[in-house]
Amino acid sequence: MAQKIDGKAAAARVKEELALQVCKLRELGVTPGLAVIMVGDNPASAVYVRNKEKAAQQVGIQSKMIHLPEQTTQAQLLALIEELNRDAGIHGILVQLPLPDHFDERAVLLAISPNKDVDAFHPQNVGHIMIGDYGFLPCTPAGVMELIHTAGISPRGKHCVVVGRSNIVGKPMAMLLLHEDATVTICHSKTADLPSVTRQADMLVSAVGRAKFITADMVKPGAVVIDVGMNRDENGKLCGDVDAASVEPVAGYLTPVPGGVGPMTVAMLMRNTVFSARRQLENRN
Ligand code: L34
Repeated sequence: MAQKIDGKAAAARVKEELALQVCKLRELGVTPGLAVIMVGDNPASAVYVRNKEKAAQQVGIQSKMIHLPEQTTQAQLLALIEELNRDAGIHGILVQLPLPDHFDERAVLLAISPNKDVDAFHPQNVGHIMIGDYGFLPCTPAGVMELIHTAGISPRGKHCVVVGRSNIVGKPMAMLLLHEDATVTICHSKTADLPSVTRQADMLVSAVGRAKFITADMVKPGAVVIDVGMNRDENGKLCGDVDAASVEPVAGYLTPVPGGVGPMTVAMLMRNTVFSARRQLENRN
């Protein structure tokens, strides 16, 4: 039976540690500030943004939640980002994705100052990650790394199979694993005979976005299975990519949804924001 890796507990520990660091920063006269922009009314995004706001409160980060109407124009959003780029009290800027269809997402992400890019989505920060020169870390992949570390798991020498090749999760995930000496395979929708590949994984990371996508026959006995999916099942219940009922008896470790990678994503955002505030302070001195 797979051991559950508790993301909620691990995230709570990270936030406690960050709260202490924020106390010290405040003594030095700096309160970390995070701006989160959400455009439109995607209900899932609203939940995630609320969780970010709650976490910021717990850590002592000043959060500024900006909710814009669906019909906001690209120019209006870019003007807001410019304003936040100049605001010395804001150390992190995040535009919650997905944006409504009429936005040019790439241009929006490019407009965020790389120094405030707490998602690490700006090409400059993506480049830093690629060469292992870590500043801001992409929140979800960094959360996965933190989770496996808390469970005492090292990727070194392991065959890690990442399913999904998005810029947000799959690609940066593969890089972080590679930098910790894993042998990495990235799979995607065109991969031939996916189960034959995933069955070779000592560690399987699924970031696909389809409920019950990963079934027991795709998992090597004893494997570490990390579920990055955030889906709704046929009853509207929150679930990941992994068919937990069938995979649990086979896997060695499994992260739950909810309470796995999600809370870690939020905790890593807090870590990036505190990092940004500290870096700004150091550059000023
Ligand atoms: N810009 N857009 C930007 N940055 C991000 O890092 C994200 N992501 C993804 C979607 N869009 C983004 C998030 O914040 C996914 N994501 C995210 C954040 C929080 C949670 C899940 C995904 C989360 O809190 N999950 C809870 C349950 C939430 C619920 O009840 O619906 C959990 O326990 O997994």
